[in-house]
Amino acid sequence: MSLILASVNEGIGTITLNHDLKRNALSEQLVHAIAATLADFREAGARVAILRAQPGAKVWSAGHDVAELPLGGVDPLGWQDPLRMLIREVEAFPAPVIALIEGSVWGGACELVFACDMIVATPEATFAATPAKLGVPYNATGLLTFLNAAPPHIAKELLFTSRPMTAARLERQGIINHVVPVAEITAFTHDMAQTIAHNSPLAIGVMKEQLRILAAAHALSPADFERIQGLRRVVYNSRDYAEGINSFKEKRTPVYRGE
Ligand code: KGA
Repeated sequence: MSLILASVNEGIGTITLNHDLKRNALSEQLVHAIAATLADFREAGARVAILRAQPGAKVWSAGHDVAELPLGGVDPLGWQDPLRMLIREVEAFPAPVIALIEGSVWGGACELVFACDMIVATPEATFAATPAKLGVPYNATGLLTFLNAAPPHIAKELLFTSRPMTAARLERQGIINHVVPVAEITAFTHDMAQTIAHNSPLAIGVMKEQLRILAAAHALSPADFERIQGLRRVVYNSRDYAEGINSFKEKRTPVYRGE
């Protein structure tokens, strides 16, 4: 069975995550399938893309495939990591990407949704940022995605508690564009996509790229960047990082010692 389903109609490309068996975890294979489809959408001249799960999904995506998070002193979120690649693909896609969210969103999938250009969610949708639950040292561009989408105190609550937040709360914070009942969400999102598809694709594509560049325009000295990497290295070399990953695989609660 395909990990994703894809279609293009009247300039609107739709990608449906279709791997409920693993709760749409963002494995390397799934990420490559999305990236290839986005490339097809470009080729087909799609003017907007919708990223969604199957109607009725309980889990929109369980985030990074934990089985693919490396142990043994390797940066788990380096440049070539599938999640990092996927975020870059969404940001570089020359037309808006709308996240249509039904179900729960976890970890790196939360970042993926925040990296989309607009977010429409059902009232039942929830969002949890879980690196602290797993002991993962999140990377700098990933944290910037959170900071560009959420006010700092909300970003910190998400990241420090790992607890799911409701769509209603994120809508109040301006993080989600619209909360729409499940029966109406597909039509609502298509209507939004159609409006975008009738506007100038050149103007939109150039604004999207400008906004991306402006939002990432934080000067960082080489020394500060190396300090961030050094701090993260302490975490992924730690006993606690291995405990986080191993406890997930063994389906038990992790015991963290801060070392
Ligand atoms: N990676 C790999 N496999 C996963 C997975 C993941 N993120 N999430 C679920 N699975 C597998 C799970 O091991 C099981 O496989 C199957 O999907 C169904 O899951 O059948 P198997 O071989 O045992 P489960 O748990 O039985 O389904 P559920 O009871 O419906 O619960 C769904 C949720 C989503 C609540 C549960 O699976 C869960 O808590 N998953 C992990 C969510 C999470 O913490 N994700 C963050 C991943 O890390 C991440 O994105 C990063 C990089 N981060 O946070 O820093």
